[in-house]
Amino acid sequence: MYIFVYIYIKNIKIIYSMNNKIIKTTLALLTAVYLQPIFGQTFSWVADSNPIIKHKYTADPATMVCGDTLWLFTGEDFAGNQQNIHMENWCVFSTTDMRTFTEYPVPLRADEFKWSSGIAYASQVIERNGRYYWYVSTDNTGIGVAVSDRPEGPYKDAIGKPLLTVKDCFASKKQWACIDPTVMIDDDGQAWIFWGNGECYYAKLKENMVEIDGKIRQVDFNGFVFEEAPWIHKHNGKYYLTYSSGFPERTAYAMADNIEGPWKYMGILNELAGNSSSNHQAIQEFKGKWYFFYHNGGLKGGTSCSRSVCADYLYYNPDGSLKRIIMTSEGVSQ
Ligand code: FUB
Repeated sequence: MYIFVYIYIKNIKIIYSMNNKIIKTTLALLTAVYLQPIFGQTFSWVADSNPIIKHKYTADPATMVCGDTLWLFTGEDFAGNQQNIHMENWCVFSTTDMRTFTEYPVPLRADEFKWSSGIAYASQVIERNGRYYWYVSTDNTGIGVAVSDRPEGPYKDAIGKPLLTVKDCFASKKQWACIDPTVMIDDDGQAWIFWGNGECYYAKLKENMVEIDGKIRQVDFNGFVFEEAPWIHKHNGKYYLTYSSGFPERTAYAMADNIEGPWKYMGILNELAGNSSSNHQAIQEFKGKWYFFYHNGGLKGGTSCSRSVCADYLYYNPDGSLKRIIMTSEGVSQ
């Protein structure tokens, strides 16, 4: 409490010597950086440009729409000159207009998964029967699932053990092959999970969302290069599998008439993300528009290990193929 009072007084002194716009921005940042972690309240801001989150480093976006709200889930990168990606928690944000965003107190930390390495790699949340299931990767200890009754959490480990481990990645040699889960519930109610690094796997999920149903299979990419970050979505009856390809990573995509393939390689969707060797996307329809979320190293102090989430528009061609993403500084809020 002493430290907090000291910071408070020090900041008030700084604020008094500034003009109005700077005061507002400074107050917002101070709220986000100091008050939110201490008191756990929400924090809102207008995201008027890319990156959309500027008060912390965020990576690996995943999205979900519930009613009139878009929920955005990310990992939280450390600031500074990190040599490796190191994340220990995930974050949650909401928006109803893609302009004003609200952040909620940290809803899930990697150490919630007692069996894990404590590393917070890419993840995705999905709703079923009024509950929210958060599929997470933990670098080399597997994929876990946490559950909550509210999108903003808090979330609890749903099964107390990994849902998938590297042993399930039967064609892989890398210890970190079991990462980057993406989940979708198809129109017939069947839930599917895809994941992987180097090789891409998929399986059915049971109705309870916390058990694999049947055999694990491998996506046949017909010779094209899958690195990681699969994301599955459906539009006008066609399935789209977007993923990171090569290294440094570009986002490529494939299309299919059936979720189990065969997949047709469709080319590059997004170029190298500025100042970041990884690239991780989420694709979401919201209020009649399609959005492409990704991360780059574009924030001040940003690097491949201190990344930032951005959003730009996604457009379809008349034949259902995707137009290449145009990454912008303005983003989608105007
Ligand atoms: O953020 C950690 C890892 O980097 C993710 O799991 C990958 O998709 C890449 O973004």
